Amino acid sequence: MTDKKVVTLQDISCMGQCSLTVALPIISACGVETIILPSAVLSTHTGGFTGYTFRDLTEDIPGIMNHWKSENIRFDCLYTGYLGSITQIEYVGELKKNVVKEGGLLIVDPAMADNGSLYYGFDQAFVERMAQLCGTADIILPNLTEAAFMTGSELKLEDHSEEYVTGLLEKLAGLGAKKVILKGISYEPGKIGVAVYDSASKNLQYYFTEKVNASSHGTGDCYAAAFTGALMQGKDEITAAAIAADFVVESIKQTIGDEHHKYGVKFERALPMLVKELNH
Ligand code: PXL
Repeated sequence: MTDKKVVTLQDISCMGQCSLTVALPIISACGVETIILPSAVLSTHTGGFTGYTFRDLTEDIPGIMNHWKSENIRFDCLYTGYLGSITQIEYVGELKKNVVKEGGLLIVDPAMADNGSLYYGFDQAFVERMAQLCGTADIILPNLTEAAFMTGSELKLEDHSEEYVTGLLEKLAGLGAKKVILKGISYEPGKIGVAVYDSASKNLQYYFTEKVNASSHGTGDCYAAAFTGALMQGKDEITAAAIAADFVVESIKQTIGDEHHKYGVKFERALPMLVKELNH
């Protein structure tokens, strides 16, 4: 067990199994204290629902931060997910400075796009600002779509070559991030994986799992949360990346066959496996 504390900035989508409603239980299950900073409150997430409510909490962020600062509260890691506005991206640097311990980590999941499209409400200006934020991070967790958008690269979701992936990794490292965890890589049918790249040493490692064919909203958030929890529990990047990948595959498998459950994955059923792998 660790006494590490992670603060995570992302929205509360009340219903929909994404962002804070998955980050809090998953990181907590990893045995890591999880402090939440909600960026917005939505009735549901924006992928596949219509007519959802959206309360922007941008204005609340400085007050929360300043209160923590005045109480001398500091965290080991700031992990950001879905952010609702460019102003929120700008607050991340302030948060890092004011409420993260010296030597603490900034983990950025640029949760803004998937499968070749930006999520509803985001535009090129947001992508460019997110790329700058990624440049200041210790670890970034883009999927292929986010990686291509942030580096102005061609997007090849399938049939990509190793050269394509290493090219993307170098461009992502060129933004300034120290380590890149690139998700959604596939070099052979039926297998999908992540690349773990160290910008300074250019060391590249992969972890592949079976590719489960199922629509899977919120899996990026589950992945980033499990990765962060495992890392804070003392695992190295490639081990944390592998544990998170196995967890997401199991969550997707647990959801298959339920026609009424398309909005997210049943990650709750995979939590025992996550805890077991962590203690292995
Ligand atoms: O899963 C990423 C995510 C998080 N939060 C909100 C979203 C999405 C993806 O669509 O809409 C509000």
